[in-house]
Amino acid sequence: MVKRNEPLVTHIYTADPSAHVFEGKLYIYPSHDLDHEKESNDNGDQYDMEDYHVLSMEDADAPCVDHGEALHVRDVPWAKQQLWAPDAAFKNDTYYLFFPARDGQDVFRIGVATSQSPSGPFKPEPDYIPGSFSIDPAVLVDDDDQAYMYFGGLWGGQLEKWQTGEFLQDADGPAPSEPALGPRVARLTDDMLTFADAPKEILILDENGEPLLAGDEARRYFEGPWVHKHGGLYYLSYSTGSTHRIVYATSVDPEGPFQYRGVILTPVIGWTTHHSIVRFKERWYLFYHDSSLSGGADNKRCVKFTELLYNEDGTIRTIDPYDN
Ligand code: FUB
Repeated sequence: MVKRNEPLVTHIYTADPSAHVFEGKLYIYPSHDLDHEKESNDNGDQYDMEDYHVLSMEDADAPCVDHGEALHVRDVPWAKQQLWAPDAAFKNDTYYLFFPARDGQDVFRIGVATSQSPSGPFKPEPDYIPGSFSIDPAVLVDDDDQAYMYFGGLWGGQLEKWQTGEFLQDADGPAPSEPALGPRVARLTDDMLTFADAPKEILILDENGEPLLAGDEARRYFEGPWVHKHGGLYYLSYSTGSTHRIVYATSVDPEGPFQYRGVILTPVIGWTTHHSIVRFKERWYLFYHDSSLSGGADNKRCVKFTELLYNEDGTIRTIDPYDN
């Protein structure tokens, strides 16, 4: 087990790590938390990030390199503020950075920027992806080269406001006894710049084949989706938000339905928890964040990683981030 529970970098605050193997190295695409004081609220106003830095590591025990600013909100024509959790993908000999931000109407949308290098700088498209909304894009390029974007987050991420397909400012989430809201999935067009079809809601089922309920806060979807493949199954993992866990569900179909399977990561220091899972040199790793570097400030987080292990039956062993 290498580098467990240590911040990857300490000269800046980082969060929401999306890890990929590009050009034989580990590349990490985190949010860049700013060292400023903001009022904390359920709207997420304290997460007032302005740019992205790309990190990389030659190996799991090598130093982590900060490649500097890869994209700034001032260079994104449609975006007003709050660059939240990004992801990256490689296709068409091009690196794509997918990122959420609030537009001029304060509505979260998802944009894309491109580069010839995994470390950027990235050039943003002039407008957000048509039909995109909410936060936390995660892109899987499947073995047949079809790319899927998974996205969506409750509360500050505004997913509740899109239940009718239109943005309704005052919409609340479902009652506790009703099915929970699921993340959305959309196939991307071959050029990776638009949705091939309208986003669909992903169903997450319990052990009886019933949808998880909105009141089931220990298991229901909140934000931060990530999909990886292992043993012929698609693993959808996500944050439960108010109960601060990373959990997972599996399916034979990238668009679901998924069945709930268990807990990957127990709560970390700080309110948010956000992760990614990547295979690198025959081992699996969980990248995550906590607020330990700032002594617990919710909006000043640090990215860490640890090895992730499967059981024989394909279930994932639960990780306690402070069990060294
Ligand atoms: O970093 C801002 C937001 O906090 C992310 O988009 C969420 O997933 C949560 O980590």
